[in-house]
Amino acid sequence: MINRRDLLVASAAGLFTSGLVKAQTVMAQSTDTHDHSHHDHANHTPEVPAKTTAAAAHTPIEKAAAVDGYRPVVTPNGRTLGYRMNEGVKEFHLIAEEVEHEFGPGNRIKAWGYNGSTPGPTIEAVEGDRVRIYVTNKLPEHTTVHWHGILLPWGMDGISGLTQPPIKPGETWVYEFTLEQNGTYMYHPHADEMVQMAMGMMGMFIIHPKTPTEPPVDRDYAVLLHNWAVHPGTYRPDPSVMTEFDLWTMNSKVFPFIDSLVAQTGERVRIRMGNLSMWNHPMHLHGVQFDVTGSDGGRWPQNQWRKEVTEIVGVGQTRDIEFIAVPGDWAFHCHMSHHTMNAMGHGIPNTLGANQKQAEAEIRKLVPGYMAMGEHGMAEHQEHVDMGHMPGPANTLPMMMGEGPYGKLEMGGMFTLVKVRDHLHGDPGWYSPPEGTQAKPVQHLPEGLPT
Ligand SMILES: [Cu+2]
Repeated sequence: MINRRDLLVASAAGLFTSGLVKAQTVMAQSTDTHDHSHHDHANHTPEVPAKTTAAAAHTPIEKAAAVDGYRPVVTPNGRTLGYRMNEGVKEFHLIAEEVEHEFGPGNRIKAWGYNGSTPGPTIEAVEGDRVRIYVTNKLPEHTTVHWHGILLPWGMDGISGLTQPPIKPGETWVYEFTLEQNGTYMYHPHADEMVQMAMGMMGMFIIHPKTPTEPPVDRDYAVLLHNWAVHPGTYRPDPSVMTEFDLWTMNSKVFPFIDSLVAQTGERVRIRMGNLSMWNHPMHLHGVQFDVTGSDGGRWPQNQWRKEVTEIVGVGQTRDIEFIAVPGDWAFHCHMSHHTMNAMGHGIPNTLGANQKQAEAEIRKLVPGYMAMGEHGMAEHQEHVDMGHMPGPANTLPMMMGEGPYGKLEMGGMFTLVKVRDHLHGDPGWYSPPEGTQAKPVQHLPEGLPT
């Protein structure tokens, strides 16, 4: 990432390590993304004023109608895989292949996934079902599919070299087993795993209980957490990265391009989360104490539910949370603050607390728009990016994006909104709080307050 301009800056400033220069190169962002995020979002609706942008512009996800005694899950930004019945067996077809993927307008990559997407479509079935899953390999290398957490005969476990030879390019294999449990599961390759998972190969596998459990849920969402090393300006994930990821995603999208999860006041909402990334994610929901109600162990007995506001979804784990929806536009995000950012630099010398004005002015002569951290907040950085003052690498999203009714959100990555309204009609837009229920500035500080 270090180019001649950076080296000039480094020598001119005479103060900074190449680490900082590199970081700043990454932090400076493409002007191109601005326009897309404001005007081209697929779900943009004309009712939303131009000023309130992407995060507000989500068409509400339709409530799934109950079928066969269960209410299907909704996979935000994704879909559920279709099946056909063949003499009592549910038949599915997964196609492992390269896919064009967009984290958000302005950042497209060549990923690997299933049936045209990463994550692959959600597989959904009912406890007791016999499933037959055909897997066609259209990748340039061999693969398998492992059914993560699902109880099945050893030979159906999908471990290349252990339970089967790998599925070679061009081959189709078939897996068949009976679902003996219910809960939230996942699928992913167990062949060249490091590469194939880094490229986006994964999906959710939801098994509903044969006998519906109480209380019923009105909305059931499935969210798969992942991380990506897509270095700024590049188009292919880097599978060798262990810790320094650039993008943190829910269903392979970043805020503000992750669909909002909508609900009506008083509805019981379940969010099923799976994690096939390389980090644990403390997932935090505002506005309610949710119950942690299940996992790959199924929906737990109610006396095992526990109240939380943050639940860690460990690598390889799934967690279900449930809550009764209360009105608002509630933040739902990972609490690792770097996981609510898009591509950024690391190894930046910590200059917080130092007066950086002089250095900033010097560097600005060579890098227009250079900004020191900790002096302006990230929103000002975002404004400069939006105005095109901070050009950066192509095919790279700004570090933080999204605009709310009161300004920039200073968020990216693994962040979305749970939008709850008393009545849902079309796009919920932004929440208007009842009179007297919102923080406000004061003109005169009351005297005598203890400090
Ligand atoms: Cu996280």
